[in-house]
Amino acid sequence: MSGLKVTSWIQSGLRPSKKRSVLSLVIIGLALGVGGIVAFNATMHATNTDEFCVSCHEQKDNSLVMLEKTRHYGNASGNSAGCSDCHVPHEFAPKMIRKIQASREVWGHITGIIDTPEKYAAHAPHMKKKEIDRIRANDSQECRNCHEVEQMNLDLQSPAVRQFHQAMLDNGKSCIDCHAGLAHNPADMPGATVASADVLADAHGEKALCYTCHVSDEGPEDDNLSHENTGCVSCHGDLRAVASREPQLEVSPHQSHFIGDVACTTCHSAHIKSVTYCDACHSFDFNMPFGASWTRGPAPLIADAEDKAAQDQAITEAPRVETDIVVVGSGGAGLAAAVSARDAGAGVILLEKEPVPGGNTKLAAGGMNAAETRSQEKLGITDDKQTMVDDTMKGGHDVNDPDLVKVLANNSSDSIDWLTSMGADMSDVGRMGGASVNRSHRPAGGAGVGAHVAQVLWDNAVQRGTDIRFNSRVVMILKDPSGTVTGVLVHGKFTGYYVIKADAVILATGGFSRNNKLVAQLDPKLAGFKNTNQPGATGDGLEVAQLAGAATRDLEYIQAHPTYSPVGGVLVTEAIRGNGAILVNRDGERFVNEITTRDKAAAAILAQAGGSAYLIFDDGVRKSLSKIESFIHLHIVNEGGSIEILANEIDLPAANLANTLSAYNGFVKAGKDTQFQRPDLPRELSTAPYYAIEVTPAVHHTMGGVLIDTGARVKDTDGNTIRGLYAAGEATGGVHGANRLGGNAISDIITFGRLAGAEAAMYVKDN
Ligand code: FAD
Ligand code: MEZ
Repeated sequence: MSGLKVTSWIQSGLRPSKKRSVLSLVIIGLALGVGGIVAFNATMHATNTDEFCVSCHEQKDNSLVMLEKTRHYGNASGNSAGCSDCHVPHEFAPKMIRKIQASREVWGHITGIIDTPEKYAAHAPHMKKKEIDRIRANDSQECRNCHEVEQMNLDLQSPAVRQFHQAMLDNGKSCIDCHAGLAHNPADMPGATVASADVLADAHGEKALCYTCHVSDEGPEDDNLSHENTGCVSCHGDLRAVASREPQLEVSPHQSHFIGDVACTTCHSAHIKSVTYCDACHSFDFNMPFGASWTRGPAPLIADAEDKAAQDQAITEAPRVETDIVVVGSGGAGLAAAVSARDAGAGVILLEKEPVPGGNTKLAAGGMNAAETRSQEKLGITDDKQTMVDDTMKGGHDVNDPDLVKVLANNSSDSIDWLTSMGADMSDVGRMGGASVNRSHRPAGGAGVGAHVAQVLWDNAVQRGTDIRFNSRVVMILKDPSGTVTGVLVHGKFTGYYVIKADAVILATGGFSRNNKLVAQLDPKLAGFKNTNQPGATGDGLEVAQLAGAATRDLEYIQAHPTYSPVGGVLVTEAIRGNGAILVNRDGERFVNEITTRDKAAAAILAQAGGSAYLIFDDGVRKSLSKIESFIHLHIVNEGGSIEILANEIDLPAANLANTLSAYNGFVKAGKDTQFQRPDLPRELSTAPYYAIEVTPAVHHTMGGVLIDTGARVKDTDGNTIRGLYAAGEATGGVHGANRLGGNAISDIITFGRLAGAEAAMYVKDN
């Protein structure tokens, strides 16, 4: 019987009490298997000196098969623990088994770092309940007997992690301060699985030395904090691993519409208490773990004189790096541009000022418009590109550039195919306001389109070797005296200002809905409005372009999305209305065609008492659109088993609401809404439970931006092309005119993003 079998017995979870015969065999096997100790002799072992043990068991090289390497790890490595610390010589084999048995009781209480049978086996001798207090009182000296940092054997092999642990010990922290595995009650020592803000900021920061996290005490080496994050992940696992350990939380901050590999340091810094990046958008009425909110306004491109001097200095220095194309912004337009430029053979550096990728794109909910697609055909929807052009021009009040609209519509089904060829699912098709037919594409079941599309683009950009840099804000486009673009000036959050030399630059910096100062300057009635956007949507890309001489258009057209939840601080997707929900006011009455264009729907809501309305739907609508689950998860949906119960819950006159629904269901049956001429009546609202979400308009999309032509080339104020400068997505103007149709932005960023990438790559090749 070998030590291996002892371990597999532990692993198998057999209960020794029920398996006495197996146990007997194990004991006999142990006795028989002990190398040269065939005649097991209690008297001999009773001598009880470690020297004596070692004379037979050769612990230093673990030569005895019975002696599991892990269990004797500390001793074998020359630490101070002696054989007799664990082994009772008089009853060698039986006592060992009993020790393991006793420790198994404790196993149920263990979480955190000791999470595999092997590690359990390694700790077994120390894990008896009665020993825990002694270990704690001993300031973890006993842990350190085995786990001298230089010889850590807990899969924590990276130098950074070892340094970190060494510094923690040097600063008076003990093992059990962080590792739940040794704590009696995991609830009062959450340790490595779910750490509180205090543990993160305090234990990792104040008590550690710079080099425990950073390459040197100079601080981070790059703006992605690659080294620092490798350290976090090697102890805690990546985002997905951490998320998988927190199902007990009401809302897991690690499971969201994050795309890509969101760095731990986005929320957790050792220098300040952790903040929840999500709180930058959401306003939950329950406590998010880590509490403190992320608040940040638009920052000026040049903060002060010192900053200006640092910029000037960086420009005079040699470029830190060179590439063919710099893409600015990691939303859908930027990622699509990066993928298509890489496919055309260009080298690409993609810069993102935020610590997370995806921009507003990752938030997009309802769908991506496209005409004449395979998905439409499969669902029997008849559509054509010209109708998409007509709808878009009409929705934009004919302010749009018709040539750009043609590019949008004519390439829309190709864009869907392009995404599908890279792994996207765009098989569900729904209706958005202002569209003549169902043409808004999204994943099966009605899941949010943006996080999915952004993840697919992210994966493909990474696979193609794109150099992606976070916390890297482009503050200037550099040009030579002839006006040709030569690169960008970047402000790396941790590495300071530096120049990237590039032959072409693609601006994909998104819109500026988050910048209420600028929004209010351009449209004063939107002053003080909430918005639906991510924190980086401040419009500094626009400013950068203007500084480089770019012309702009349509900046005054700013869209309010009609249905934003003031409770959750999130956009409530138009797709719910598209799938059948109605809007009612505080009298429980409809007041608008729910799928009219956004400007009209938003104005109608603002005209109601209280400036808000209720979105009302039934379980049929809920089942038709899986995106609704995320709103339920965020606690912004009221639910009632009947219309009356729902009405009472949200304080609406129940009889009115019942009458409204009954009249609406009549219109659905008749196929005609004689009250508000809603053109699409997908389903009756008659399946309990019923749901309501309070909604009010919020700033959502900025239609104006940089002036481009049909090749995504940026024009200057004299109408000339700025050589080497391209732009795509919400940073540009002209595609949507005075009012964007729901679903047209994702279509815009994919089509113009990939166009910009291909055009820029061609320009680089030709020059
Ligand atoms: P973004 O995705 O916003 O990306 C721009 C990126 O550039 C950002 O990450 C930003 O931080 C970065 N950046 C900015 N300045 C700099 C700088 N100086 N240096 C470096 N980086 C910089 N549209 C639809 O068609 N269908 C929908 O269902 C839909 N739902 C939406 C839901 C929500 C909640 C929101 C907010 C928008 C929605 N939209 C939808 C609109 C659509 O998502 C956006 O218009 C579109 O995603 C913009 O893509 P983009 O790539 O141009 O910009
Ligand atoms: O295009 C949009 O902005 C959109 C469809 C948003 C939404 O309501 O889901």
